[in-house]
Formats: sequence, structure tokens, C-alpha cells
Amino acid sequence: FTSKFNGNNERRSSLRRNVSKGNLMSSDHTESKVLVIYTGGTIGMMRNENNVLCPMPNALIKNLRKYPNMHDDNYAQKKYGAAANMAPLVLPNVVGENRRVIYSVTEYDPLLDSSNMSINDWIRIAEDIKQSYEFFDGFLILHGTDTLSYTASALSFMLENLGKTVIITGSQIPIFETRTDGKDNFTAALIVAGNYVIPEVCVMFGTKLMRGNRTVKVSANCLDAFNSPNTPPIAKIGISLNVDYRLIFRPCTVSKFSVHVKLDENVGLLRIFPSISLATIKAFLNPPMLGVVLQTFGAGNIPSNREDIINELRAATSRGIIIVNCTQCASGGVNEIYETGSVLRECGVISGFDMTVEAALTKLSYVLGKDEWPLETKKQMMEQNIRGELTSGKTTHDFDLVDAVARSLQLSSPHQLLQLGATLFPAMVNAAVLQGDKEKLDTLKSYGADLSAMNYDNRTALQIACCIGNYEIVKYLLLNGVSVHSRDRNDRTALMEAISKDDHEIIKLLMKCGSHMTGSSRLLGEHLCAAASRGLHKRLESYRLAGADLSQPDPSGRTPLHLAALHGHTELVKYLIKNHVELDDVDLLG
Ligand code: ASN
Repeated sequence: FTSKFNGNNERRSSLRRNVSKGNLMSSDHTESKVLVIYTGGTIGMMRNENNVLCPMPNALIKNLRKYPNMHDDNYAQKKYGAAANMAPLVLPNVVGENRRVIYSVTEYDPLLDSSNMSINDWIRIAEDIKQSYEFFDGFLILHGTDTLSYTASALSFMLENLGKTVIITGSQIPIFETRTDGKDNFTAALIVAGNYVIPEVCVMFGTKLMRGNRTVKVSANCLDAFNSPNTPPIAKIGISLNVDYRLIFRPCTVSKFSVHVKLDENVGLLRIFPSISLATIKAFLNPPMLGVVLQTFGAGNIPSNREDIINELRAATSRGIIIVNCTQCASGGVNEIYETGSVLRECGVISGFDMTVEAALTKLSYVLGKDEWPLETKKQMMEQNIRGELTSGKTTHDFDLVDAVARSLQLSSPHQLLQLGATLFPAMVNAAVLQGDKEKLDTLKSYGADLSAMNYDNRTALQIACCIGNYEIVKYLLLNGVSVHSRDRNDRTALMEAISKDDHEIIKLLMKCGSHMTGSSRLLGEHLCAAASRGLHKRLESYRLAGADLSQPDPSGRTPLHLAALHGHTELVKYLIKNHVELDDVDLLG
């Protein structure tokens, strides 16, 4: 865990060379684009001359095109023609899913057994996602299983205000073998990354899609190798794929996606055991140690009769070392119910609640890397739930309105209740949005409604709020985690609704949340030119605020400036020239 995080630059940015963004930008209603970052792991390993498994460069990419359940060559031939062999891969149609998943694989060099991965590799993945963020709908990381939960936890903190789906998967048996879990894990992860907006770093393994920072590797030989001991899986992968949308942890701020790459390596894990020596504890807490996860017994207990240990821990916290108390048990968390646990709080040790060790260690590394935060803030952040990584003692009362309706309809199975909620809530949320009633939205939320749910047109409450131009409701929904990236049945996003409404304040707000036009701009030139010929000054300003290039031509090569001039819209011509329209276009006016 404690590796240096500078250097290793030559391993970076292979992405730029391998991914052809050009092909991936054109938008097609029934397609979604997924970037696969292949870092290594058993999934792509082969046996070498000593009969041990090791990563094989290029083997995975070469073979994927040959697997009929991972690549639809007919579709690729039709779409890309002669270039099909070099073009992105196409996942065959999946019954019940809306979109065809087009995916590009970028292979890291060198490919790594995940036991060899370090902080540098997490930084590289985070930076590559940042670089391609606008060009893909979802991201999939192929990774070895040994340290997969560490990477998933670290990325969950590093990717701030994430708005798109990021999934990490791998396998226990190489994908090239006849019996393999590699194909199933890879395919299921592609389907989720391409069809669902789950703005979290997830782990997809075996029969479960889990929040990444809640996972632990629990088996060296089972195919269901990962578990999420303290929180249920976001989706269960059986004959069908069932996502529990209420479990998704969404960023609730008006801020754009960004990546925090400064992680502190001076963190460590100290496991208490009966008769642990003072010398061990002393040595461990020596400089340069800055953050320690203390793995204690049961509900967070240490031997309270060991004054020597207690004094040493107290001295360390007063020197400014952050010590976080986590349990050694496979499930449950820290909760001060015994005298042997409360003694730690008195020494300045803070609670890690039910965080996994992987989450606590990587969170410490992330929090300690935030130079702008004073020590007190760092400690507070460790005890706060920032990415769904912990459940603190506070309980929420989740009265369920659906229960009342269910009782009157005499429905009782969990499946029927879920179905009823999924039917009733979107309609009730939409009604509250149309009425501009924030209180009602609050109440619905407390009754368990998912404010991010889609209606039958795949529209979210955010799109409806943008359509009617209610700034306050738009802001409320953003602060409650509704995604700006969701697309409806006609491939329209909330930003497009705000543009149609020419609501400049809402456009600016959506842009602050990282909304973008990239990938949905095939007809943009035509829309801009149509607006220019009709003299729609405000509309062009809407497009500009949404990040559009106002000099974009229509298919005949004419730009908005040509059309504004042709139709005699003098003010608009001035506006377009002022807004950096290419000088060549101006010359053409003559
Ligand atoms: N040693 C392998 C790795 O972590 C294990 C695996 O991927 N199943 O890369």
C-alpha cells in the first residue's frame, strides 16, 4: 500500500494513443459508448513456460473480436465497413436493454497482476477517466482481484462529483479458458456501464453489482469472490438484472466532475491481538506515519487494562496522527457499547463505523492529501459519510407510503412492494415538480421515493423541471443527486431541455454540474443555422452558454454567421462576430 506516488510517468497516457475518440463521438439513439481500461489481472492471463499465470500483452484485445457473445461482427461491419477490424467493439444485442453498447479497450503497458499495483496506478486510472470523461457514457476497469477492493475504494474518493457509471471487474479464471467467469463478469459490467446511470465506482463480480468502497475480497477460489458485508448490493445479477435505485449514493452538490490525485502514502494498518507488545505499537506510530487504521476486536474494543498501549495511542493522536477505529470482524462495525471501546474515544481515536479496512485506509490517504483542510476538518471528514462508505449511528425513519397502498391492495411480497413503489413514485415526483413544491419532494424522499427515477419516456424529474424552467426545483434536484447525464427515449438531456426553453440561468447551473453537449452534437450545426436564419439571438446565446461552438456549419457548409447575414439579422451578425466566429467566415460574407 505504501508506494511512492510520483514518477512512473511513462506508463501514463497510453490512452491518448489507443482510443480513437473520433469514432466514439457521433451519437446514435440506440447506442452507448463505454471505455474499457484494461489494467491486468487473471481475466487476461495465460500460463507461461513455468506453468504460472501471468499477464499477456495484446491477447485479450485480439481474442475479444472472436467471441460471438462479446462482439457482434455483423453490426460492426455495417457500421464501420472496411475499418471494422480497427474500430471499437460492439456488444451483441441484450434482450430487455435499450442501448447497443459500443466499447473501446485501452490496454495498459505493462499489464499488472493487481498485487503489483500501487497508488500510482490508481492515479493513472483516475486521470485516464478524467481525460475521456465527456466522450463516453460509462467506464469499465478490468483489474486483478487481489487488490481490486483497494482500487475501487481509492477511486471512489478520488473521482469527485462523479456523474457517470464506473465499474471495476475481473475474474478468477482467465477469459481464454473453456470454463471461465471472465466473460460473464465482463459482459454484465458492459451492459450496466452502457445502460444505467449509476454515478458510483462499483464492483461487478459474480452475481452482484456492489458499491466499490463497501467491497472486500472474501475468497481466493470461489467465483463469487467479493462481498459487501455491510450494505446490500446495488443490483443482483440473475436471469434478469435488478437494480435497487434507492441504494445508489449520488453526489449532492452543484459541482463538476473532478479528480483528486494527491494521496498521502504515510498511512498504515495496525491489527490489535492479545498480548501485542508496546514496542510493536511504538514502532508503528513513529514518523512519518500520519494516519492509522486500528483494527480492533468486535465492536471496536482494545484491552482497556493495558495502560501502556493507551498512553501510546493518546500520545500519537496528540502529535496529530489520525487514528481510525475499525473492526476486525468480517461484518458489522464499531459502536462504543463497551468500556473497552469507549477508552479509545478518550485517547482521541475516531470511529470508522462500519467501513471496510480497504475503504478506511484509502480514505485516510485521500483525506490526508487534502492540503487545504486543517487537521480538524480531516478528522471530521473521516467520520462523515462522503461516498456511501460508512453508516454512522444516525438512523433515518423511512416510513413507506407504498406500504399503506400495498396494505389496501393486499400486496405483501417484497417484489410487489418494489413494483408498486416504482409505479407510484415517478408520477408523484413529477406532479410535485410541476407544482414546484419542494416540501412535497422532501416528503416523497423521506417515504423512500427515488428522485432520480425515470418515467416511461426515460425522462427524469430534472428534465421536467428544466422543461418548465423552474430554477429552484432544478437546483433542489441537483442537490439531491439527480444526474445531469441521463438521456430520455429521444436521447435528450436536461441541458437540451434548458436550451429549448432558453433559460440561461438553468443552463449555467447545469454546466456547473458538468453537463455537456459532447456526444450529442451530430445535428448541432443544423440547429444553430436554423436559429440564426430565424434571428433567434437568445437561442444562440443558450447554445454558447452550453459550450457549443457557434461557428459550426450545417451539412451544406454554411455557418450561423452566413445565415444571419443572409436574412439580414444585423444584431445577430455583430453578436456572432463578437463571439469568436472564425475570421474566414466573416470574409465569406462579402
Ligand atoms: N493475482 C491476480 C490479480 O490480482 C488474481 C486475479 O485477478 N484473480 O491480478
